Order: sequence, then C-alpha cells, then structure tokens
Amino acid sequence: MGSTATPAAPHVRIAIIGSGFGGIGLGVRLRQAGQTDFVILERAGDVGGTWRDNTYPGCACDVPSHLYSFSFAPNPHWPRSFSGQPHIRAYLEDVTDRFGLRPHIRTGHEVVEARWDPAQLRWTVRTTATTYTCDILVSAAGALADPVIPDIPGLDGFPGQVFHSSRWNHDHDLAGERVAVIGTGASAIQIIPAVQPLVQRLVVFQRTPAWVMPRADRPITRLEQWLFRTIPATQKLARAGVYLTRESMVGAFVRYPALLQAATVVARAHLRRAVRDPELRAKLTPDYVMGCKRILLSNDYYPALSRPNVDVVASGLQEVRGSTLVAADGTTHDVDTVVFATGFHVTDMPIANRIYDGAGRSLADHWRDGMSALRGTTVTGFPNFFLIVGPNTGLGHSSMIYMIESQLNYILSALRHLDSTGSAALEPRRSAQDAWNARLQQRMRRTVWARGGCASWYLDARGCNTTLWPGSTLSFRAATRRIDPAEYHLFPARTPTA
Ligand code: N01
Repeated sequence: MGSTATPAAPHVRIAIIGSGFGGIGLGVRLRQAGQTDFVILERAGDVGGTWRDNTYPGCACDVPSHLYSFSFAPNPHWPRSFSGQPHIRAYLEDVTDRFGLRPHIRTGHEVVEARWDPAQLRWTVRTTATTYTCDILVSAAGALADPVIPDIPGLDGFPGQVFHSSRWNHDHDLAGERVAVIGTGASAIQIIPAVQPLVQRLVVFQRTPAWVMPRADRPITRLEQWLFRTIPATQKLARAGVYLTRESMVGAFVRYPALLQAATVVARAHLRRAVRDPELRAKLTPDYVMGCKRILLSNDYYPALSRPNVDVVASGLQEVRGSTLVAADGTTHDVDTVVFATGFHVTDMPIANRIYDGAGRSLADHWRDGMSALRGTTVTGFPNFFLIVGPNTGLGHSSMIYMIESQLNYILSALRHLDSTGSAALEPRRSAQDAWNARLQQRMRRTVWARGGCASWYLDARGCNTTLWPGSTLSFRAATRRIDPAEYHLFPARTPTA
C-alpha cells in the first residue's frame, strides 16, 4: 500500500500532540478564534487521553463533575457528583463532535520526533504515519500518559497475567483468582474495592499508606439535571460553588499547613470507623505529613481491605520467584495475576526525549537537572513550542481543567502576539524563565512538599517539586491571562527569497 515517491511533508500552522483534555480544549479554542489550520496528532485510535486509557474497574474522577469539565462546554447530564471514567470519556468525545474537531484529529499518529529548524523557523514533526512541518508545536501529551512498571527482579518469569492499571486487560477474568495489587495510590484505591468481591484472594502491596478522606459522592437528581438544562446559570452557580469551596480549602492548606492537622483528625476518624482490627489499622496509618502525597477520597477502600479475603502487605514488592511475590519485608505470596497500580512517568515524561531544539538537544536533556518552563507553558531554547500541563501546573485537589483553560488563554494570547507583531516565532528569555522558577521554588519552601519527608511523583530525583502549582488556581489564571512581551524574544518573519 502507498506510493513509492516521498511527497513533501504537509505543512500546518499548528500541530498539537495528544487528544486528551489539553489537546481537545486547545482545538476548540482555536476554532472559536477562527483558526482551522491545525492537526491533533493522537497515538491511539480515538480521543480521550488518560480517560480513554484508564478503564480499570472502579475508575472515576475525584474532582466533582461540574468543575471537571470545560467552562465553554457545560454538561447538564452528569449522572453523579463524581463521574466515572465512561462518562468523562463520553463527554470528551461529545465535545470533539460538538465543536467540529473530528476533521483535525489524526489517530494512529504517534509523534516519534519533533525538531525545530532554526533556518526555516518551523518544526518538523515525524509521526508513525506522516511527517508534518508546522509553525507552532503544542505538546498536550499529558503527565499521566506513560505507565511505570517498576523493574522487579524475576518479573519476566512470572507465569500468570501482569498488567498496569492504565492498560487493564479486560480479556482476563479475575474471578476466583489470587490477585496482587501493587501500590496504594489513587488508582489502586479504586481498583481494590471493585475487584475484592470477585477474587478468591487479594494481596495488596502497600509501600506507603495513603491519607484517605471520605468521598461525598451522590447521584445528581433528575430535578437538578432538568434545572441545569433549562436554566444553565444554575449549573454555573453549582460549578462556582464547588470551585470556591475547593479553592479556599486548598489555598488555606497550602498557606497554613497547620490546618492540615485538623484534616488528619477527620482522616484518622474515617480509618477508625471503617477498620476495627487494630493491627490492620496500624498498618494503614500514614506516617508522613498529609498533603505531601495526593490525599485520596474513598468510602469503600478501607471496608474492602477489612474483608477476610484481603491481605495487606505493609511493604513494597521486591522480587518475583515463579508465581511467588517476595515483599521487601521477606514475606512471600503466591498469586495468579499481578496488577501494577504503580503510576506514571511524570518528571521523566517520555515525550521530552522526542522534542529537539535547533541545536539537536532534547527537551529531556534541557531538563536533566529538573523540569522547568516559563509559566508552565513555554521553554527557553524551544521557539514556538507550548506545553499544556507543563512543569508546576499540576494540582492535588482542584480541577486540572481549570489549569488547562488558563494555559489555553496564554497560548491564544501568544498566537495573537505573533500575528499582531508579524513575527515568525517567539521564545521565552532565559532570564524570565529563571526568575519565574526562582519565585516558584521560593513559594514551594513554605509548603508541605518542602517538609513532608515523603517520596512522591510530585517530587523529582532531587526532591524538588517541579510538578505542582504551589498557589491558588486563581493566581495561576492571573499569571497566564496573557503573555508579557518583555519575557519573550521575537524572531522576525523571514523575507521570502526569489
Ligand atoms: O499512581 P501513584 P496512581 N512495591 O504514582 C506504589 C491521578 N489519578 O496511578 O507511595 C509496592 O500515585 C507507590 O508507593 P509509594 C492522580 O493525579 C486520579 O495511583 O511510592 N508499591 C504508590 O502507592 C494520581 O496522583 C484519580 O511508596 C509500589 C503507587 O505505587 C495519579 O493519577 C484516579 C512499588 C503509585 O501511585 C497517579 O495515581 C487515579 C513497589 N515496588 C489516578 N512501586 C482520580 O481522580 C511503586 N509503588 C480518582
């Protein structure tokens, strides 16, 4: 199939990597701004990003639905206050259709390499299907996209099924099996209650117990849905209420870490109520400052762990010998299937190995000493390159969609600046990026991550938090409202040569 001649690479103004919330959101905003010359390059067969990939039993969001959606695309049909993965995925597909994005989406196009061409002032983007050139490259590849399976000695020789939480094997029936779940993060605490009733034995490898708070989930009533449909302002009001509650709570926790003490009282009571066995309760009691790792929300996790067919191994998985899992505490456990709920490549995101500056240095190489960007979105050395969910834009407890929309404002403003100045490209000045990050890390010193004494995907190998935003989401919104021209170097448009 295909011709033997190599056609010139098609040129588009903007190439976006990824069709999760970031890529879809940018696509909508571009179309609303009258821009149609863009493609969204998607490695999988459909849109949805992390909400397409994570199909594990029990998968749901722990941010209320009214807030975990685009401000420009409210959904009056959310069935619950915290939506499940199928509904969020369906929402993203609906937004894709409603805003006419399908013609822009290129599925099966995994970006293999993107290089800035300093002579042509444009990017060359090689994908598994087509090579494009583009003026502007946006990575919306996401931070929770590439799973980590730890390098466990002997794992290759395990005779049963092994899979990661974000690559669930639905062809494999866990009913009646002995199953190990490795990890006790946000994914594991949803998987465990969902699979516990099915399996003969569930062995949970818990290296670090999580702080778990009650989850105030409930169905959204028909009356509410009717109200949201007929008087859209009521849904806006509900959204604003959820936003302000979360914002003030999280803001207060970040600013006044002493308040976390009060929250630990609630979490301990939650544990005490659900787990009667003092030995199990001791195992499940965290020993680090709350908030250092993501605070988890669940009402069914502790009850599931208390069931007689569950063993909690208070230790990491260290080795595999045949079908026996060996914990770091020396205990051994025979199982049929291993589920790794062990998280994602966040501070070492693989896409950074595929994006090269004009001198042939990768973004990963630029980030050898830690990820950094200007306002989480642009990077010195990479003209006309934007990151959605870049360094220090993550959140523990409010909606990432709000952060993403802030970044979309910033990107749209940069595009307007290019147009209004007639420039070919813009690149953040080193001084601006350094000053931004110095201020950010200064604020970080006052937060729990500087004092928590825990390992977390929030922190990189140096123990530096390059993933989360340390302030209020409102302050991020203000910081990304529009680009500050003083922070950028402009490249004049090339005069065409005859
Ligand atoms: O991954 P994680 P996740 N032996 O990196 C453990 C979002 N999310 O997929 O803490 C035993 O948080 C590791 O232990 P430790 C959300 O942003 C949201 O659960 O490092 N255990 C940890 O317990 C979240 O933060 C939702 O000691 C081992 C776990 O694996 C992010 O995704 C739902 C181990 C990894 O936890 C990632 O969450 C799901 C070993 N050898 C995800 N190696 C909601 O909105 C690692 N671990 C609800």
